[in-house]
Amino acid sequence: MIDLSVYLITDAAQCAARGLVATVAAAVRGGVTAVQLRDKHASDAELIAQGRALQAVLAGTGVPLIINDRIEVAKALGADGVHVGQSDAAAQEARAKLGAKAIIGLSVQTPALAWAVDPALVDYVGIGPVFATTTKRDHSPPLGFDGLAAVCAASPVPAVAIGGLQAAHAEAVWAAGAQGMALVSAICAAASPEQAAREIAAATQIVGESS
Ligand code: TZP
Ligand code: MG
Repeated sequence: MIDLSVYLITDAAQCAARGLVATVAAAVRGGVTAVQLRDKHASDAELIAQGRALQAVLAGTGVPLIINDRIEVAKALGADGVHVGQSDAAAQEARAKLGAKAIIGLSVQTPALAWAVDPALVDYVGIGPVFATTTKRDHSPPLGFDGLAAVCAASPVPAVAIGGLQAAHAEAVWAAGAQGMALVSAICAAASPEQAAREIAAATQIVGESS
């Protein structure tokens, strides 16, 4: 099963200062447990090139590479999995094209959507945003921790929380029933992505052990 505890999601603009690959490499040294390559604007060819570079960084670390939305890119790369949104290609298509071993993640924003998740198709859900965030435009209304807990309770599969999260939120995220935190700016835009990842990993380990 995928370790969702410190789930880095990349953002091209926020990683630009150091470069995508160097940012991810630093974050992996700091202890992220999963990496999602997310770029809504890159072409398939650009994403495949970036994905190959990230696979080289992740080789031998046990940290999986998940591709956001682009099932064909995930397939071309032989990536560990794909994360799809409610408005993206269905989890069913991802499972059919990537096979039984692929990690399939699905975004859900409400208990009803979580309730509808088929565990045969979906390995984990991403729930958010917990807080408003400038990283994602036009996100749905923030859930807060009570809303997060309600969606987690309805999900038949493990959940990772997303949206405005930082190390200090680990305890509340786990208390709400999630198994991890997905983060963009807290790592990509940090003065030191390695140090930021290390602090988040330490915070999640403490709450993970006591829950
Ligand atoms: N989906 C919901 S919120 C979000 C995505 C991709 C962005 C989260 O970014 P940040 O910087 O961790 O708030
Ligand atoms: Mg999407």
